[in-house]
Amino acid sequence: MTLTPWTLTDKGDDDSDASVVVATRPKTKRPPLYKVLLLNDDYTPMEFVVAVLERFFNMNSAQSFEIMLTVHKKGVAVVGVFSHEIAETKVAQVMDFARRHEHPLQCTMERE
Ligand code: TYC
Repeated sequence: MTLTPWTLTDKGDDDSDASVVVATRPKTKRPPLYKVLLLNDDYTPMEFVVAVLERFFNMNSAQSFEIMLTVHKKGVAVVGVFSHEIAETKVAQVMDFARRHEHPLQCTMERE
């Protein structure tokens, strides 16, 4: 639930004293959020995926092991939900880290 920030607006743009004050609702669109997804593959070591989740998604070892297993079994899992800019940064960090370690791990983002 979100509270709507109503605004009082003075309508009647003539010079007369008879003005009417009405409540208007300004548009308050929140920016879209993006899911960051980790994809399974047959080659990236499980320990490496756990390390990625701890390093870039601030998970503890139990959480990261659980999410890693979900990806391993189901093929994909959401590892976080962020603004567009943060999601892009996370994807780039994971992809760069995987590439530097020569693992084929894939990370993508999609609009929620
Ligand atoms: N399937 C990999 C293996 O058996 C482990 C793995 C888990 C790889 C999650 C990627 O996102 C991934 N070594």
